[in-house]
Amino acid sequence: MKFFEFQDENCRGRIERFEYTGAEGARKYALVYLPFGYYDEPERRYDILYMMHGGGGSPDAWLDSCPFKNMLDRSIAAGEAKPMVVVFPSFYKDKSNRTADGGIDHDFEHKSVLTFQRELTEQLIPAVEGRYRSFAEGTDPAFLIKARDHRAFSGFSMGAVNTWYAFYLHADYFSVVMPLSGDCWALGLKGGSEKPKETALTIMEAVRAKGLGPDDFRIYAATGTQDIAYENLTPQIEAMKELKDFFIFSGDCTKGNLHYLLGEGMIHEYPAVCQYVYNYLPYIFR
Ligand code: FER
Repeated sequence: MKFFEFQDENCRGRIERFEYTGAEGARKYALVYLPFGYYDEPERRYDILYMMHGGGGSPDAWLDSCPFKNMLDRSIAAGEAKPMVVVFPSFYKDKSNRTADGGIDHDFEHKSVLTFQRELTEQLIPAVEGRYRSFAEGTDPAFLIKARDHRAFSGFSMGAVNTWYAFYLHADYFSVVMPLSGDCWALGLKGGSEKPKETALTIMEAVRAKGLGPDDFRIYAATGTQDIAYENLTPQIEAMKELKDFFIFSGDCTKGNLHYLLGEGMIHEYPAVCQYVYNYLPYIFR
């Protein structure tokens, strides 16, 4: 694994605030990263990565908590990653739900995730891709689905829970998912560790039901060996590996459709998962 360190870059992308109407009429915003030169090439279309924050976070969390923007700028300027648009939404309707003692109500979180998953395809993607130049030629579902090879979803912790849902529910919209330090809750909270085999089968069947096969998606999962999510995610990935006809595991990011990067000694925090994104970014769009 390579490690990214901040280094100044003149070819900077820019961040815009994008307001939209979410599920249940909620007034919401996402931050949108536009790569260097976006407004200089008015015809050019861009791959688009949706990047979700973790529990208690906001659209600002990724950008405030680690050198994520500089990592994007540098990866693109160096020609390692393709220029892309990155959208930072929130799965909360308005604010997060830290309890008075700073804890997190996981049932509330799960409900918020499920509401957001409807918003994702019904409101967020049409709004964003109607405004910014993605590969979608229109905002009706058929156009959005047609552009799935140019769209990815990723997230950290509760954002990874969202990422697994985006794959499980909307694999027709996303060809690539990058879940970072979090398991799949399709079968309930912590389903990835408590029901790994059932979770793996459930994901496979949902994706197959969309008419998609092993050549139609890629999963770039990651966590740290000291991350609190390690024990939740690892059994799920191991169970997925067993379904060999569908999930093709490889240590080579250019082969197979299932990858699992482990950061030695790394913990549950944005600076750690930022490093995993840095390592995967050259591979997510082809
Ligand atoms: C995980 C999935 C989600 C996990 C943690 C979360 C520790 C979320 C935690 C939080 O937001 O409090 O696998 O592992």
